[in-house]
Amino acid sequence: MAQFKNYINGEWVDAQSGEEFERRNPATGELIGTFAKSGSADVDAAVAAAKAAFDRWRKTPAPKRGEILFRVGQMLIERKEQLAREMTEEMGKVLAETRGDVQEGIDMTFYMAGEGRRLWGQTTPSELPSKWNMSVRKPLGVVGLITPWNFPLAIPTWKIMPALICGNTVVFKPASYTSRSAVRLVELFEEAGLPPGVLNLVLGSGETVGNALVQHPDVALISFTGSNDVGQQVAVECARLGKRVSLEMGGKNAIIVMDDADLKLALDGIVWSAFGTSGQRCTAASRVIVHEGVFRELADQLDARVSALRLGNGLDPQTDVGPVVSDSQLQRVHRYVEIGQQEGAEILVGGKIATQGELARGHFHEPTVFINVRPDMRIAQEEIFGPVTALITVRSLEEAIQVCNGVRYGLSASIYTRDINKAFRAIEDVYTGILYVNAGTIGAEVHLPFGGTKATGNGHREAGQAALDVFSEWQSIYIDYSGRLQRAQIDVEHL
Ligand code: UN1
Repeated sequence: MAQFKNYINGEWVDAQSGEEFERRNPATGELIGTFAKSGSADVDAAVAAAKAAFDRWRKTPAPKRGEILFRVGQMLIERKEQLAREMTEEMGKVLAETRGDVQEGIDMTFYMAGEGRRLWGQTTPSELPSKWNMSVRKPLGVVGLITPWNFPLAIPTWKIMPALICGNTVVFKPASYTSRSAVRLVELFEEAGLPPGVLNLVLGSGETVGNALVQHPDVALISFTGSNDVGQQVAVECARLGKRVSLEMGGKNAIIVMDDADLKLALDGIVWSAFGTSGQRCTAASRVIVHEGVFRELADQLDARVSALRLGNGLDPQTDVGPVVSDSQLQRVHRYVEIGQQEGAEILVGGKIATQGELARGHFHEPTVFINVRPDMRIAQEEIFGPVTALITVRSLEEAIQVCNGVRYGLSASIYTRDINKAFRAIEDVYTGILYVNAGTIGAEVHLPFGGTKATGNGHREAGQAALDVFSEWQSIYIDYSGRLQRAQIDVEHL
């Protein structure tokens, strides 16, 4: 039986308690392995190792730090297929998507590796003569990274790569469901020659490991991706402890379909964005806001398209939609389907937990579309994080934008239209961190800022240059080579 351990100070070690937990394949129920069930003592050891390694790592020139990342990126390319297969076994999404997950990790790794030779600051003129001003990035110290299960490799790279390139040392706490993928990623760093203590892995639950990391006085920053409920608690604790925090939380993303849209294109985008990863993306299209002029045609075609989706094991090339990650997630998703019906919405297609044949062994929910949905219903307001989407009918672009913005989240949105004026109106008035025109709500690329407005986050962005701002702070440097006292704001000669 495969046993997976923590990685602390360059050693693979059991939890200090000796306890373990199991993970099973969500499609088949087969055992994946056993994993270190860590507690706060393990977090203490990992933070101590990261703290001890910080000075040497921050003084390692950034281009050299980048070389290690390049090596990891190369290994990710070589092992893409194996990593993808293991990830499908571990959390269920189909192979094409787990390959995409690894690819996103490769992209982020190379992007941040290249930052080792940039990490630009600024030089500016001084208001005084014989004086030179500039700003440089400084690492924060030990950072705590808490990641979800829906992107077991990509999201860890979004955090680990910018953290390391900026010179921080890391304690990484992955979602317990996807601990094996986390171990695989950390193994690559070991092989690439990352010095001991720079990246530490602590496996276990959010309640114990995540909480201990958040509470630890030597952790300078928490970067968290996960649910709003947990993120709010993390934010409160970090505020209390005076700790930095970067949060990436829920979404209630909408696709707007106008009556002049290319409907075939819109349907492709809806099916992909609502049911890809079984709807378990923070960017998933869980609302479709459709102009009344094309509602019937869109609904009929969507019914046909969704009915044809095949549920199954993600390793089977015939499968379109895999299981959801766990039984508790399955029950949660299904509860929302029941809530939708109680609220008076109508199921166009799907609606059931799937138990035919082999599906009974896993956690499968039928891809589900609701119609007759009012924008204030819970299924149109709350994040479901499963294969369920809600069609809402509107009469105008203004109403569509109002409904789109009328939720507490603001991650991603999309509009399908052939009218450039409508597209730009949406760009101006839709208040989300990410907006697509004539494409679905998913598929963000690693070199643009990723994140959202309102309850989705706390103002920070991941990915792109924005990630560097999370994992570093500015030092402004003034170099006076006049050889005399020059008093800023006082000794200024006006022309
Ligand atoms: C997430 O679901 O938390 O844009 C991340 C996308 C992916 C990332 C999703 N590139 O859907």
